[in-house]
Amino acid sequence: MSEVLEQFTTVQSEPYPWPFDGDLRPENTALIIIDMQTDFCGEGGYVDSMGYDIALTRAPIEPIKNLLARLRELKFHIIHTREGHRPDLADLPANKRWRSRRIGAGIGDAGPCGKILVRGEPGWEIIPELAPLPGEVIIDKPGKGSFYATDLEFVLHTRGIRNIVLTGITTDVCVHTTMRDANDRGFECVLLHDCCAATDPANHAAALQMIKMQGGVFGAVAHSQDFLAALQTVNG
Ligand code: C5J
Repeated sequence: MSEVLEQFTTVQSEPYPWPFDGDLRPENTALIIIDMQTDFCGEGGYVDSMGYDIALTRAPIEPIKNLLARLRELKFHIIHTREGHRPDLADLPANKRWRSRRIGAGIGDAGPCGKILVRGEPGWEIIPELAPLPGEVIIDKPGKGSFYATDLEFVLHTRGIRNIVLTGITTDVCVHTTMRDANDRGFECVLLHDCCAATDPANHAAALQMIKMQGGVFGAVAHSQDFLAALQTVNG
């Protein structure tokens, strides 16, 4: 299938056309969809229980859905992540639990969607609209970044993945941490800004600015339509 995409050049993005060397192929590129779980964008989940407006964190669902459908067709690598803790909470730091209780959404405590951010509970599941298909990689992570205490880096290297397309929630927390960590490991990253959201729009905007500074200190930022348009050019 890569012959279809061999003539790929770059995606219109800021502050530079992505990827830096124009080597964009399904074989070397992964779409990572971060934490599109009920706890982060569903009614009664963690973010809802903290009192944030889940309309914000639900906004990327449709753009991600469109992107996912096309990238599945083109056989890009698809990776989903889920933030969550072991049912015995052995991997839940005391300060993380304390802070979440302070804001009324205690991790590990019972909530409308089961125990908050606990693996296997309804709230921890990826939302049905973006449910992984068999064969797609799922990374379970106890923290914000997708590399910490997971085998993501090993999976990426084993599959020969060099480019990472970042989507999901929240822009300023789990998506940003993952992008920074990926960039430090030498991966070429682009964040699709309409496919991400934060609990505070100002934080979303600031997070995008932080990526674009210093010539693209963590990579680049693009709109998913521009990403898809780049794929269309090649496929005619
Ligand atoms: C947070 C995340 N915000 N997925 N997690 O706690 O960004």
